[in-house]
Amino acid sequence: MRMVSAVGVFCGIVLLRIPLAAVESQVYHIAMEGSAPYYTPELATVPVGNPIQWDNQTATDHTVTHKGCLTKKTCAFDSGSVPPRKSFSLSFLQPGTYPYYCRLHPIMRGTITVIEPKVSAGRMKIIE
Ligand SMILES: [Cu+2]
Repeated sequence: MRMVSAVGVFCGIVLLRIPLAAVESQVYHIAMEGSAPYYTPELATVPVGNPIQWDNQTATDHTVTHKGCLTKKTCAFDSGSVPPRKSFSLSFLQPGTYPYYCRLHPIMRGTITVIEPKVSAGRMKIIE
């Protein structure tokens, strides 16, 4: 009896995850560059569930540091030093707007906005 319940729960989880897997397939790339705007695109809007990857295309180290890490509020992500030709990836962020910067070069700033997927036009919700 317990086995049957466990299988039922497992199948339910698998079925629920199928639409999410389809959404997760696309990686959003943000380039780190040596001149303004430094993070390209500077303002990026990404559906929730999509991995985000920052690619360092410069000759020096950079970080991808959520502004909250500086203000000691919510520190959603902090890459540490990302060397040249290396990348930093985030697999999941809650919906919301995340200003971030480079700890090594505070002039470098960008913003990620994670939005709910477009279930339907009437239900779409943008968090700012
Ligand atoms: Cu930098």
